[in-house]
Amino acid sequence: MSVTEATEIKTTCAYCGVGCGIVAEKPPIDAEVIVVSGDPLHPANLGRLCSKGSALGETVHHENRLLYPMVNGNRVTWDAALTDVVSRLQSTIEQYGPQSVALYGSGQLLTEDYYVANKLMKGFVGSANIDTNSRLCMASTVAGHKRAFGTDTVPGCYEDLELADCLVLVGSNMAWCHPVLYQRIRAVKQSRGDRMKVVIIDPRRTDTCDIADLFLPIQPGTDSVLFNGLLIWLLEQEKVDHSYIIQHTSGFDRTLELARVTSPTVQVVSKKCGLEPEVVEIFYRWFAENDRSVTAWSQGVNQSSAGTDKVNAIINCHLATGRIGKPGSTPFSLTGQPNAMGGREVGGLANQLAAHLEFNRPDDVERVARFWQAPNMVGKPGLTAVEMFDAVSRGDIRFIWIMGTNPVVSMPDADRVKEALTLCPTVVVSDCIRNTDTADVADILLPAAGWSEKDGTVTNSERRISRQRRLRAPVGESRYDWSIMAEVGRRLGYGEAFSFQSPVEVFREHAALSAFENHPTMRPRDFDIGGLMHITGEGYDGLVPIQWPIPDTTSVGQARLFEDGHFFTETGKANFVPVSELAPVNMPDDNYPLILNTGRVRDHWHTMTRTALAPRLSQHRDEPFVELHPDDAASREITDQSLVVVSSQYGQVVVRARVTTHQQSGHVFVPMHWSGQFSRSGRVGSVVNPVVDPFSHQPDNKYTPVELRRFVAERYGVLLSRSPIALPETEYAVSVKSAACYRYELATAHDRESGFSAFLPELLSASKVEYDDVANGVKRCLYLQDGEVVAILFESQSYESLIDRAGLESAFIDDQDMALPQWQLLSGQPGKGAGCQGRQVCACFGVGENAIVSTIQQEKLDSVESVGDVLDAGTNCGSCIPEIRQLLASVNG
Ligand SMILES: Nc1nc2c(c(=O)[nH]1)N[C@H]1C(S)=C(S)[C@@H](COP(=O)(O)OP(=O)(O)OC[C@H]3O[C@@H](n4cnc5c(=O)[nH]c(N)nc54)[C@H](O)[C@@H]3O)O[C@H]1N2
Ligand SMILES: Nc1nc2c(c(=O)[nH]1)N[C@H]1C(S)=C(S)[C@@H](COP(=O)(O)OP(=O)(O)OC[C@H]3O[C@@H](n4cnc5c(=O)[nH]c(N)nc54)[C@H](O)[C@@H]3O)O[C@H]1N2
Ligand code: SF4
Ligand SMILES: [Mo]
Repeated sequence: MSVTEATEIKTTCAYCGVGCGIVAEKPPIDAEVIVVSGDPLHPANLGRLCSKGSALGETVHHENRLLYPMVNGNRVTWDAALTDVVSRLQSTIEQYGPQSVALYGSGQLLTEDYYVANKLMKGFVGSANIDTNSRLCMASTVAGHKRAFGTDTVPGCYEDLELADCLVLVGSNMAWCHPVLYQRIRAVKQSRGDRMKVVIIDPRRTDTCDIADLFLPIQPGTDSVLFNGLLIWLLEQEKVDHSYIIQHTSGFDRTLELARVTSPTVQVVSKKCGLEPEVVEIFYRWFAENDRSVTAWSQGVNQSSAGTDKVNAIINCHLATGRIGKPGSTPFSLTGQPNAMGGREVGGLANQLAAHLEFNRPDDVERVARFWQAPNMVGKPGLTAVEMFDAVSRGDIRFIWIMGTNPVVSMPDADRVKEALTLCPTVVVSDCIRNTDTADVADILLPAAGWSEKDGTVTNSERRISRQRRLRAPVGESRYDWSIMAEVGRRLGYGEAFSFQSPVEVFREHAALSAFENHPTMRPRDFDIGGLMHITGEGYDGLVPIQWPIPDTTSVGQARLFEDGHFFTETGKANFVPVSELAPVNMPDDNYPLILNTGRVRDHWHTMTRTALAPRLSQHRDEPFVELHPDDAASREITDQSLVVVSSQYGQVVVRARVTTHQQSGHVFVPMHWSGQFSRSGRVGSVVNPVVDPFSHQPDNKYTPVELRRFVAERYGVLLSRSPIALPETEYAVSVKSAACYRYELATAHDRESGFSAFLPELLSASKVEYDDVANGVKRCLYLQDGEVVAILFESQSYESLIDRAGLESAFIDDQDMALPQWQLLSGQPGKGAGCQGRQVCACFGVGENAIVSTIQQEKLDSVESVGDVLDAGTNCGSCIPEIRQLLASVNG
């Protein structure tokens, strides 16, 4: 290595919209692990990383990587794969027209990938059927922003959440989903104490409530009623800013009128929202009294059949008080994916054009066409996600290219999506992972370079553009998404428009389009990064994180917008949007009396294609589950840890019960993460109703009527295997990667004589040592190859009699001291150092519940800090602090 070559490279985390900066050690191409740490100079995280970010370097090994192109299951050359893509695309268009083709993308693509995708589809293929998983994520906020501001603009920045005297979090489990931002707020809250009020609005008590001064366990879907009530309260308490309203807004009176209908009094609001009037009043008072108030929201607002209205009901309260884009005073949407914002900038959604230009302005269509020199410019919006897969299902879309997303898992009514794709004549999937539920139904697989191999930009929740930098060359034959699409563009005959040779060339064009005819006298837009349109390769390589707008080369970025009360509507004024009360489309009934809410867990990312590769991210929640209230459990004879069938009119899952009072009676929660790759029956998308918001077309993932019943298992099993095996075809099967082996949790309703071994073809050639422990009702079997234990299977009619799994795992640790004699394994006694830690709490240091509880007891600990001093738990990313606090409370009373 030459002395000038960098050994450390700065890049950006691949996961959430916080957009944390990372310092990575430059790895060799075949590195199994990359050493990462938080970038102390990145403004988003100032050196912090959460459990997922700090484990990123453990997910870059080649296990399950898609290394070369494949057609119909066979390896092919890139040339053959692209020839096939292009000829199928062309023949589909020739026969059925451009509306018969679609591209379904992702907020995890880089801006450069996204820009090329949008240009290819809307300007050259001639179809606006390009939508993305951001439809499932941010569409309601986009629609709400546009209705209010005329543009899709996030007015504030992260610092505002720290500066707020009243911080309201609506439908956001920030402690788990935006953990580094949450830690920033926790630190401020700790030092400011009561001077900072934190209000959490969520139907379930999440770990985010750890810093709450006030918790509003709202009835799902009723947020608009609550915020309409706040608007009335503000007026009655003379807290509205009349001069701001007159000078900078329109539509106040009509909005107020409707708010009076839905939310005339605190009593009415409380009743509709299922809240105590006193609690509602405290919230209203705190918001009214504090000029510095921030309302931040996420999927509890967006993923709703009333999502867009919820967004506007919130913004209405900020407009009425003039609290927009001011320090510590703003509405703030938390974006989910690392580049959710970048996707919106390039116009990645079917109803956007590009660079915040709009279909509903004919000039804009012409403007983009002229800029791109586009021969087939589309003039009107295409199909949105749910409509798109419906069109696939009907046979109207016959060619679909899916890139950077896994719709067979993440779409609502997901079995129907799977069926539609199975029937679709051409499904192209670009992914870095070989086996995903969507890749399984693809005709053509294109290997994409992944995080650590790609170069480009992402934009985080506070409009900050950061570089993702290449740490090493793409593995196998994988290629960059933008370059794959550019090659397709060239092969379609558009050589000049797709002549890009590097991401900076794409970025320059994107920046130029943002500035194109963008000035006060022509077509002013908020999104303007024209200052970067001539950026050199070196400048791009060295680009430091910067917040748009960046209109000229001297711009240093801008933390806030709209501070001057000027908006991007025709009149320059913001719009109040009258918000009515939209009833849920599907209501609970006798058959499906419970409401299913779905969302995220702390350590997994979406469909687990990457986080499941890291053992330490797979322990905190190791199986798909349903959280339910003790009353709902008792009335159905469901106990904690039992298996439960959750069903709706669309489909069903079988998951493990977690009985908890954090869940309200009548509501249940199932995480979205488990796919067919890691569980036989945990893919909750098949249960979720395909109901969408009427304005944004965003699906409601938080409200599906369901019923629960106990899954009656005749036999349970736990299998530990040194190598991964195919997921056994039993009614319940879940795989969990551990540090030393792969664990499979099994259950079946049939008590076959052969037990589970019949489902384990991989182990047929191994020799077996068995022991039938009749006294304890457990059968134990060791599978041996060359005298070495390759797998252990325990089975029993009762789940409780299967012993601690952590103890058994030590059998696979290549350490003489830890190795257990075979008799001990067969006797079912936990080994040395085993049993031991219990369920994982701290992912960063691998500390389990039993260890924490016994240390609290033995050392008489009474604070989170003292637990950290002794065990390190909670001292790195801090995500487990709420759980440590709960353990302290349960031990110390
Ligand atoms: N660990 C982890 N972090 C992630 C992700 C991940 O997969 N894993 N994904 C990222 C992405 S893409 C996204 S979009 C974000 C999502 O981040 P969040 O939106 O914070 O996460 P969710 O769990 O989807 O839902 C948030 C909360 O909304 C609540 N909710 C449900 N219905 C209602 C309602 O009617 N009103 C209100 N007020 N609340 C309601 C739910 O109970 C839940 O606690 O997370 C990002 N960060
Ligand atoms: N029930 C329920 N469903 C939901 C939600 C919910 O709360 N509940 N949330 C919704 C939301 S907010 C979101 S954002 C979606 C997320 O849902 P998805 O987007 O379907 O989930 P991911 O697992 O993130 O899928 C990303 C895919 O891209 C691949 N990938 C990673 N990097 C690259 C790359 O550089 N190039 C390419 N080509 N591929 C890459 C990954 O391996 C993975 O297969 O789920 C939605 N679905
Ligand atoms: S909070 Fe965690 S997941 Fe999100 S960007 Fe930062 S390190 Fe990555
Ligand atoms: Mo998302």
